[in-house]
Amino acid sequence: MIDCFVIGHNELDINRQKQLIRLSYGESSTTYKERHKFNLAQVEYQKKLYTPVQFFNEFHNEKKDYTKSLDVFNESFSLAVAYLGTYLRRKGLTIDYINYFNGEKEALALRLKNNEIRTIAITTTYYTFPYPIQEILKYIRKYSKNVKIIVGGPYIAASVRAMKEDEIQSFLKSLGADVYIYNAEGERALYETVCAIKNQSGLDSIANIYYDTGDKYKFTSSVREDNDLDKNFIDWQLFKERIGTNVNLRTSISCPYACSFCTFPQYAGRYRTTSLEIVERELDLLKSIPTVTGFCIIDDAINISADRFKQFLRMLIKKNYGFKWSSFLRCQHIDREIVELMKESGCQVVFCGIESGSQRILDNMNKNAKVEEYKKSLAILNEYGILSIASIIVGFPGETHETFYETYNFVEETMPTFFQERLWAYDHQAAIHSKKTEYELKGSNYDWSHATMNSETALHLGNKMFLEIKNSIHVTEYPIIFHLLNRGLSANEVKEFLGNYNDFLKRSIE
Ligand code: B12
Ligand code: SF4
Repeated sequence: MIDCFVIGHNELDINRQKQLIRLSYGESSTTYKERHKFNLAQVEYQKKLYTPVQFFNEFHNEKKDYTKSLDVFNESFSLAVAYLGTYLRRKGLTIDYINYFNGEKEALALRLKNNEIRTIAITTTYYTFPYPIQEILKYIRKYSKNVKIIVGGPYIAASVRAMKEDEIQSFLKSLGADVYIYNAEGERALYETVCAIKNQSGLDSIANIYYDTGDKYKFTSSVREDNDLDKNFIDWQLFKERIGTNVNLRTSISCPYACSFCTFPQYAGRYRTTSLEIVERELDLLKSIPTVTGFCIIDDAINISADRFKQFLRMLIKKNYGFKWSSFLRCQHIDREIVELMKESGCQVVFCGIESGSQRILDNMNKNAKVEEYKKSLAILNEYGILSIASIIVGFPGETHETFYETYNFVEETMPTFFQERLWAYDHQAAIHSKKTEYELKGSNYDWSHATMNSETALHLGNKMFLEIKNSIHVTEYPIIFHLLNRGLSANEVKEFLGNYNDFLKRSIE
């Protein structure tokens, strides 16, 4: 009997996503236009939508004679599955998992038919609507009415946090699970819940859960988990049979900065780092798995402390792992020495949260960055051939046509290899909301206006960047870059592919 079966991501079909967003927000909303024009870009060909990945598989894969279809979620192992699975195993429970629901759900059905599973934990890392979770629950219930279903993770935390009590009840009911874990982490709550179900004891004493009492979901109590990162490292050996080529790696939680558009640190808790000895131990474990060739560090920024970052890079070089790696980077805080070490240690591509090329907007964002520092850093990355992805936000409070063109010209001048422009999303939980009166903020999400711009205009300006920028290649789903490189495409081939995709997309919308 498996005590807990952990389920990774369920990616909804792109056409279904489009339909659901149209139903929820309406076709004329900026949300619909933002999500379905360039930023979650798909090209329409013969009445079918293609994401860059699907486009690669359909029109490039065969030509280049790659055997396996590319799929971003299938190819990088889910960290939520790895952390939860390791935690439960260390505490003596039995586990199984599927990393990617879409591709592996038959294995779950088989186990359910044989009545081999006691509880199921559903992760919700990337969801912004309930449908993928409901789809998983429906699937499970088709094969078992009795198995206990536990749902937790970012989607549950973010949704419950934003709701009033009566809304929470109907939300939890509409998903239909037995227990919900309401916490930024949740390993301990999951372990205790599985044990209680196994031992048929009550759930009342377990912190951070909502459980089904028949007529309503009862909340127990709220306690911060703050799991010790050094004790809670991943035992990659547990997953070695199905791990694939690329893994995500975490070396810290949260972020010490306070950008005014971002809510991440507020909910992820205090900034904590894993010791480098433990990171090294995880890398040693990964090195012993022959399929693994690369990793992507998902910390908000790996270089928050320059000293720790240098020690990390020197460790990679000394151990000579040979992994290709990528990460998010605060690129204003790098210098030539660091870039040399990054190159030598196998760094291929970095994602830089540039946000804007206007100092005024960076200051409004409380970004703690100087345009001049960005310029120097991007030049060094280019010089050493480390690919960069510059992420840009268009329309932040204070944005005018003038500040927008500062950003536009910044991208043309600094030539990051790739860029991604996103419409600012007005999140009422973010710090900027406290300046609502000063900036005359109205609306929410992607449908907003402020004193100097509205979301329609910002969307139009963002599109302009996509259509006109010459010195940097637009990218919508940046993980495709890591995966194509990991498949052995050269940097030039990746650039060529994305350039072709963009040309196709431009033609289809002109
Ligand atoms: C890498 C990443 C991506 C990559 C993923 C590619 C890949 N395969 O690796 C890409 C770029 C594709 C991506 C896309 C998106 N992402 Co993203 N992404 C991340 C990032 C940086 C890391 C995710 C991760 O691995 N975290 C580490 C793991 C260990 O954390 P975790 O999954 O939260 O799990 C922990 C707990 O939450 C808990 N837990 C999770 N599930 C469960 C379940 C149970 C039962 C229990 C008990 C506990 C539990 O256990 C884990 C250990 O503590 C996070 C930010 C972050 N640092 O987490 C954003 C993040 C997950 N992304 C987010 C968003 C919004 C998106 C997009 C919707 C953005 C967009 N508008 O397009 C898309 C969605 C894509 C899709 N198709 O659905 C949000 C999610 C918010 C939410 N769900 O409410 C996050 C948190 C960023 C943020 N600041 O808001 N993303
Ligand atoms: S945008 Fe990045 S650096 Fe800024 S607060 Fe959010 S997580 Fe931290």
